[in-house]
Amino acid sequence: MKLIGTCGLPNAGKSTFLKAISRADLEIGNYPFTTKKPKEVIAFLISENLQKLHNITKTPKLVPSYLEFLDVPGLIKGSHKGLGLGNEFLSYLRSCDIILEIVRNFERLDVPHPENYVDVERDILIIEEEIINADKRIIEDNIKKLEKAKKDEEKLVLLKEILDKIEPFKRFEAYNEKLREFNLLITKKWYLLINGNKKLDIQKLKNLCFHNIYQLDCLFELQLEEDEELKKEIDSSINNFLNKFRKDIGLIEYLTFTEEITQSWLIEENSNILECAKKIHTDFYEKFKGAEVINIQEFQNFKNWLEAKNKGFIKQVSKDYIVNEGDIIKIII
Ligand SMILES: Nc1nc2c(ncn2[C@@H]2O[C@H](COP(=O)(O)OP(=O)(O)OP(=O)(O)O)[C@@H](O)[C@H]2O)c(=O)[nH]1
Ligand SMILES: [Mg+2]
Repeated sequence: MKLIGTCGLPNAGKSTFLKAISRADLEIGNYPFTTKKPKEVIAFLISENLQKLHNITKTPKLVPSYLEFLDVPGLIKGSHKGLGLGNEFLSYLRSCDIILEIVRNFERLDVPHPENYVDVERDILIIEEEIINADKRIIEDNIKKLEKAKKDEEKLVLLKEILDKIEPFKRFEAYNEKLREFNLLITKKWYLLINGNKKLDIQKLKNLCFHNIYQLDCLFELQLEEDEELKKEIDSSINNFLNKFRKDIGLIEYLTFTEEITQSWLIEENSNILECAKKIHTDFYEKFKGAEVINIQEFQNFKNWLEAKNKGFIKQVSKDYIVNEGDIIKIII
């Protein structure tokens, strides 16, 4: 499963965001470095397709899919040189596959800003410079090591290429596979979450390095999550955000059901059904003989599996079948 790391200045609202999406027990404070240690949290997604399937199966249990996030301590100017929580913070981020940068866009006198006032563009640039400088150091160190050891010529060439082209907001995702062991932040996929609803022209943030930009008022969303009465009156934006975000990071949803459980799963786009089987149970992977598949868009026209099957709508597929968004699968072993 892809791990998503949150990254931003202290007091940007990272823990507030994660608490709103997960209800996890995270510490939130109006002082910098409230979060001192990284903590993994899980955010469940209720999807329309899962609900559609459950309307048909009516099983006693409904199990949603989830995304895994890492709450990472705040980063400040000079972190790459060890200031604040420094390099330790950066190493937590390196363990993540995807980075969600969170930037503060709310005014609050009781919440100090590490740079004194709110300025989204400036904050994004501060983070960017830290990231670039930290990666630069890793690249330079490893170039020296590889030159000395006289090995891994290909990696050496790639590292030199990056060093030559490195600049703010330039990403090197195509190098991610080959340079995986160095865990460079600039080879990862970056997304931006603007926290708060102060007026802002997001147009000028679009050509930076983010695959997508989202806007949420995280404190409001958290208050909504914690107030059952209010939640009945106002729609939360969290579920929409999570569903959009998981699609943006290249995950598709497939579904399964038994007599007891209707369940949603996430997997990377273009995965085959054998990989889906492995996620469900290793037995399904090892003893895989084939699978039956129907998409929820078709299945919603039937009362049950048998009816769909008798009318010839269930496909028999082999291990190479590439799973689509909304496929309901039954593995045969
Ligand atoms: N008005 C407003 N306040 C917010 C919002 N999000 C967070 N806050 C407040 O900002 C303060 C900092 O929030 P945290 O979630 O602890 O920030 P953080 O980014 O995790 O900070 P560190 O752990 O110190 O890096 C808290 O007092 C929150 O209540 C928001 O969207 N609007
Ligand atoms: Mg925090």
